[in-house]
Amino acid sequence: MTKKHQTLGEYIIENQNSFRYSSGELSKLINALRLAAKVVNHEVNKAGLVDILGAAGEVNVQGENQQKLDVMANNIFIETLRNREIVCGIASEEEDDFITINSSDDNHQNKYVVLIDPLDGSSNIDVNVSVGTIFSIYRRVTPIGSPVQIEDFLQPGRNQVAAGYIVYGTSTMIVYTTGDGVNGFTLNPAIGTFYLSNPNMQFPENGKIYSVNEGNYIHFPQGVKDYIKYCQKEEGDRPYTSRYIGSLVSDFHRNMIKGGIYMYPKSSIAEEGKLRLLYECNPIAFLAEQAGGKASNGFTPIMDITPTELHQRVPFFCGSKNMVEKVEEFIQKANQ
Ligand code: P6P
Repeated sequence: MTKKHQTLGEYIIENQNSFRYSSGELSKLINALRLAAKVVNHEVNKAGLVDILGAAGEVNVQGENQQKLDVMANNIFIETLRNREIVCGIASEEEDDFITINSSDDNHQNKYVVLIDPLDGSSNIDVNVSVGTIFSIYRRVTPIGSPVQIEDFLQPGRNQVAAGYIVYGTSTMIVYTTGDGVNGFTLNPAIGTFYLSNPNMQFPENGKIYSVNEGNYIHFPQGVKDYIKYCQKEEGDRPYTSRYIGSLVSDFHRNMIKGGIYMYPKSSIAEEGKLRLLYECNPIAFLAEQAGGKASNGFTPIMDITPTELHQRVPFFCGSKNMVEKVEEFIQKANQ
């Protein structure tokens, strides 16, 4: 249920009674993410002014130089959730292993785990291009009260209770779903309040934008090369427009509004692609399907993949339904 100009706080309360919010724990969790998003937004917006740019000198589990803002965003989300004892476990792109959050209240054990990419697209920070936070929420599958196990995190995306992203762009937005559609809330920085700006977001079934790093073209599988040439051919509503920001959240957000497809294929230099299944592809796939779009690895819906490890990568094709089905057609034909 959405009302024009509703605040995110009012929306959460109004949807508290839907079956997904029954315990109020998920509402508290979404509220905590909202608070952390405002703190990170403040740091991102002043990044150019304070000497926090540049590598923190450490290398994260991805083998990438950790930007100071990456580290800061990771700490802000983890500490905001830990201090409120809202979840029983957290997995982050910036952490080698998952983190267990023990409840100090023996009479109340938390049942949700959160997986997060605290600042995706961080290589864009130094050049003032938008970046984002991506989050994914599950109910734990091991007994409540017992120590959290890796099984609580290695769940197929179909099990997600909620997922979303914060995009720190020309404006800062929270876009998320709890399985009842996708809603976007825009921050009014003057008063620190998120207002419902994009109710019931829907992917156009067709689109004319394709987003891929064409610099990797020679390394792509033949089916992907064939699809890119299809996009560029003068025929019908083509050639399409190529738009690639290098920030998944921003490319996805634009494509969901205008119609389009985002692709990060496997290649001869990245045999499973680059994007992480658990805290990038699954949450974005949940949003895509809730908005009438599709997300697959070229053969299987992303959310049907059973994870085997925390930081595993998968090839990723996501966006307008007809565009994803077309690239799947080229990929599967080339594999025959
Ligand atoms: P490339 C950012 O590092 C990211 O994970 C996504 O946000 C983005 O779409 C992609 O990687 C960019 O990767 O290899 O094209 O620079």
